[in-house]
Amino acid sequence: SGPVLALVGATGAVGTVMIDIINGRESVPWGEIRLVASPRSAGKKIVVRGEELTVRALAPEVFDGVDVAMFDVPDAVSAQWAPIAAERGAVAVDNSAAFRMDPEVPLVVPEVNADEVAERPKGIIANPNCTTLSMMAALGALHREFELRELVVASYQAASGGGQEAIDRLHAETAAVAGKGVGVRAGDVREVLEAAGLPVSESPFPAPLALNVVPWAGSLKDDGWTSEELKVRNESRKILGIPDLKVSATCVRVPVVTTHSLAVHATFAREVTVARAHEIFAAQPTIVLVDDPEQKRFPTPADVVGEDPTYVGRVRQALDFPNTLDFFVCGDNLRKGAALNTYEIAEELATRL
Ligand code: 11C
Repeated sequence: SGPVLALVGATGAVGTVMIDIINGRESVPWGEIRLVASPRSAGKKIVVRGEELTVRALAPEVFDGVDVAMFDVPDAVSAQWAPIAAERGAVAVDNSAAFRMDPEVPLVVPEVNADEVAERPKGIIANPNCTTLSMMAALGALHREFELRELVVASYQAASGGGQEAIDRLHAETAAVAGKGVGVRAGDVREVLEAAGLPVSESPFPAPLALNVVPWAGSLKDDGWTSEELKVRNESRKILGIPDLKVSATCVRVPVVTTHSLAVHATFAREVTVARAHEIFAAQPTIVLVDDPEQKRFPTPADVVGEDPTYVGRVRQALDFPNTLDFFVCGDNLRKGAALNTYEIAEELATRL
């Protein structure tokens, strides 16, 4: 026996990582795990912790008897189905953007605000956007000590934030430009992609991503901001519990398959030092500090992909801004940024059922 866990979206990019995470756990608290997906994927067999499970089609009855239902599906699917799961008695832990800013839905990063899982009037708990999440363990730890006031960030986001289509596109573009000697004249990358049958008009990205950086993620919102930049601002405020936190974000896509990075400029109420920040990061079990400028050691997405912790490095005291630290973080956007944090919330709930 033990509580029943459902995974909705079991066959998607994040769902697949979720199953890896569940399989990799030393032990799990669940008496039963149910895999759920769209009718298209129903019937598929997937091995979870040594047992072959058949994927069930999403329907109200699949939530009967379920204690915790994790959703790794598009916003519209969550918006429709998370309340149905909750009605049937499950706590829905949702990784979409559908409920994150609902004041009756806690937005949880266990290292920062685990206790908020207890107060869930709608029976729904939201998991943050992967870009916000990648810096939350680090910022939460610093905030507890120094009291965060202002945050200026630039993101370096991996293609996989855009799902499988975006991963495939980056691989195809990379193959198309390889060995062509391009990137030396304005427009030559576009020309090579066009000649390879990969016009930008058919890409999930609004510009070439190979040999490039693209200052755009998400959709256009008011005054030129993107949805992704507003998520970083609004979700950071809610998770950290600082409703008036000053935040300015610029979100940029880079030719990395998986693992988001952020350059963070954080201003605090109290005096900061690099030495104390190092101690704080080193004491946080879900952070790995890699910060040795002499040896040029710092985190990079190529070294962090597939890892659970958030990696932090390049920690500096800003020369011209009082009480301010600059640092660089990398976090696997499919693990801590999505599946792992959702699963950690589910585990947190299991201890309280
Ligand atoms: C990206 N962060 O990298 C996005 C993907 O709100 O959960 C996740 C979107 C979200 O494109």
